[in-house]
Amino acid sequence: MNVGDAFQIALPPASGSPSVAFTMSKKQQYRFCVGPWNFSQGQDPYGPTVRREESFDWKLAQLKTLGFDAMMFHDDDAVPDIDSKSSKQVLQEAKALKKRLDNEGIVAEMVAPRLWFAPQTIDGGYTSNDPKLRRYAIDRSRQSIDIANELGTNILVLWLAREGTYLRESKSGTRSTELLVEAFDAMLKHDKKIRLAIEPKPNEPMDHAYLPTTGHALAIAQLTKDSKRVGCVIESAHAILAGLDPADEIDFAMSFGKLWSLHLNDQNGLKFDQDKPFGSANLRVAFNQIRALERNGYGKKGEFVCFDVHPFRTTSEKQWLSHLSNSRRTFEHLLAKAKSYPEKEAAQLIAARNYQDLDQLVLEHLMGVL
Ligand code: XLS
Ligand code: MG
Repeated sequence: MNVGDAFQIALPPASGSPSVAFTMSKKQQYRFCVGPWNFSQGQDPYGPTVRREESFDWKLAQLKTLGFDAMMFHDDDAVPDIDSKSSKQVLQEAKALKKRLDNEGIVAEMVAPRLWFAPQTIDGGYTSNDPKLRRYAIDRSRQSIDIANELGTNILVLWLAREGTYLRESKSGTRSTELLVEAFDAMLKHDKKIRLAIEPKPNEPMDHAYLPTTGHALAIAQLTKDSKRVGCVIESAHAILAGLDPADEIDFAMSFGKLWSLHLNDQNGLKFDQDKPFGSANLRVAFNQIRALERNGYGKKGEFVCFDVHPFRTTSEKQWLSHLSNSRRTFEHLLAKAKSYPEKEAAQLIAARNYQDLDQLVLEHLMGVL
């Protein structure tokens, strides 16, 4: 691998607090991003937190040392206890946050309304069966757009966590599609510049979620009043949970010019959403995602690579940041592998329909024996 050409990688010290993890010398196509929730404390449905709580300021301060340039925000990451505050106060706090971000040299990549926590959204937000509660979801989304404006981003991410059912008979799929379109139209109308990036996921917390794949996200865009401003963000684990190859999802979204953000991580089979470090479960699937990004020029229009990863519950406070620096390292290593992929040899094997040897070529390239 020719790492010297493009970047240097230094092992983070055992403290898990890397001082200089990466320096990229050439003009950088890829810029990295993470959310405050990615410094999670290890709670799961079966047990409490196992790592200390760190302040937002501490999390923010780690970004630059890890080589990240942006942070993604839920509305209540940006403004804690958001529902107890007036719109004026919410926007004042968002403005103050923007100053803190500027001081750290970090940009806000997106804002996402956290519609899955509030008591009003137990039965979903936009697709709730109660019109008053649907109004809450739309109002809160409009407020998130105002926060996004204050923070200087025009991307509103919509992970439709509770838009779905536990019970097929409890909601009509046709009506839910109409309600989603109404909600998206209300957001598009609220702000002429905002872009809605739908983050598809097929299940969890719901049994079946609406808009489970990239295809669904891009199809529903066509029903809105401004389809150009409705696109998607792809998360590797979510695609895998839908039984799909994230690389194909990336290629598909980018064929429409609609991949506006990316949540790289990994997932070992069809179970709960694991948010493992990028490449942790399947290096080849990770490699193919990087090839898809390269092939389509992801990042050239300013899109960020976000790692939506969590530390394993077993992670001690010493290794608190390793899932982030490791995901980034794996990304850089696989990028080098994508750049040095023996394209000519591969093309010959493809022309001869010798996929048997193509398979081995990929494996040996990844194993570093070529
Ligand atoms: C959950 C999602 C969430 C979104 C942002 O599965 O990945 O973290 O990325 O709301
Ligand atoms: Mg995500």
